[in-house]
Amino acid sequence: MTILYKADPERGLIWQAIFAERAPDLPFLIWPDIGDATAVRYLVAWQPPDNFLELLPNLQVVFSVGAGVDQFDLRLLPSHIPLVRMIEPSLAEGMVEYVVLSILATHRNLINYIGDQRRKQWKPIRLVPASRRRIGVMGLGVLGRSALDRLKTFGFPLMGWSRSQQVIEGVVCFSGSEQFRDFLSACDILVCLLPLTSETRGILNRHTFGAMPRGAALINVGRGAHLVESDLLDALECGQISSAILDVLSTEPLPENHAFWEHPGILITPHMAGMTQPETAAHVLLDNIRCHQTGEPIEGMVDANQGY
Ligand code: NDP
Ligand code: OXD
Repeated sequence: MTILYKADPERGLIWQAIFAERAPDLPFLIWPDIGDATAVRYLVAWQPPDNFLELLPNLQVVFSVGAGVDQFDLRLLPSHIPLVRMIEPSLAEGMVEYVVLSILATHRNLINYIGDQRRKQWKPIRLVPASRRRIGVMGLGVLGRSALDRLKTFGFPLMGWSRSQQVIEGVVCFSGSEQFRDFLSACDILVCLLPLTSETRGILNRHTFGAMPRGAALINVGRGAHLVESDLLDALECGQISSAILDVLSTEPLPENHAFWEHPGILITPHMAGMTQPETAAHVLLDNIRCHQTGEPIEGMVDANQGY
């Protein structure tokens, strides 16, 4: 019974060492070494291999190395093979850092000051107190909640939006399409921490921007395909959106000739907001495999109907 890992090979060695120490009964192979393909029971992947269902005939569970699972085609996964997303503390902590960093950078106009420095301009912008800067988070899952929890310390009015109604102390929670516009109208800074599904693809579009207060800002840490890029450029051009921090892009790496690179209102980072850390994630994976072996519930099971 083996585990096949297909993601960053350097970090794979750390996963492998932890498994060798904690679970010598579970050989941990790193792609492209698949050993005896019929022995592979668990696939741990960022991008799954092509035709992996044929390649690994005795596969029992697929684990995503990341929190997102949009890289898997859920329609092709047979119902007896569950897909499990990554829930691990270091990934969440990295995301919290990034969201706090981006919100503070936006709140304190850092993108303007970077441009001013390049132009040798000394132009202080009047400070808006945190108590008057409303933050809205789309997606109140593991990562959205963690970010909101930390944001409470700054005194921003906090809003959240999810598919089902949630209750979070200190956060005004909205849900579903019926409450989407009410949520948006209260967001001076909007953070997207949604999973990419058929319902959320393209959700950051001209209608969404138009429903936000004029001059609001965007932070996208979900997936690039949440954003309609031309709508963002139009919204920046007319001032409906004042700035955007984008960690995820529809094409990664961002193509060399893309308009976002040079846009004065956009800050790009290379999909690094939260990263699964093998030192913590390997233990989560092993615990989940043990649960699977003993018939206990696995944490992070994806609902194929919802797509996340
Ligand atoms: P979760 O599954 O824990 O949470 C998803 C949240 O989104 C839930 O609150 C859910 O609502 C909500 N949601 C889903 N569909 C809809 C919808 N149609 N309308 C409204 N709300 C919806 O996910 P995580 O918090 O773990 O991760 C979120 C995403 O963050 C990942 O899928 C990935 O795309 C992205 N990510 C990005 C990283 C980066 O480095 N940039 C790193 C890690 C993740 P409900 O509560 O009702 O179920
Ligand atoms: C993830 C990511 O989904 O890093 O974990 O994007």
